[in-house]
Amino acid sequence: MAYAYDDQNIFAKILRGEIPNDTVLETEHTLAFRDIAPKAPDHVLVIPKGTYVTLDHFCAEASDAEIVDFNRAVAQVCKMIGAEPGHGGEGFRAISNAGENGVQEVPHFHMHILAGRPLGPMLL
Ligand code: D5M
Repeated sequence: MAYAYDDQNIFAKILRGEIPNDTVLETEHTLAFRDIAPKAPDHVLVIPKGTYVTLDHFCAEASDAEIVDFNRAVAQVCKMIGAEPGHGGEGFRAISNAGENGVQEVPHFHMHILAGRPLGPMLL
């Protein structure tokens, strides 16, 4: 089944500059900005600029350049917020919700980066 992208979703509007965002990092293919309802002292969303719905859609259809750029942006954000465990940071959690069971609210692929407090065990 093909992935149907809704170009009226809120992140599409952010990418088109129609609504503001608190940008942390912008690269050729990727944008990172602070979550409007943070669940931790640092809560950043990393999104590709391309129109992908979920992680699996992104990996199936994005170019290698987009995928590398995205992953490097995730790592760069972790560095910018001082959360890298290998460099004195106290760690982070990266989560991507997908589809109905994943309780994805915004249908544009995004990675949540949470840091700045002990995050506890994953709730399942
Ligand atoms: O999470 C979608 C996330 O997107 C949720 O944590 C709120 C956040 N959100 C929604 N609107 C905005 C705006 N305008 N700016 C920043 N963050 C926003 P999901 O994984 O889809 O459930």
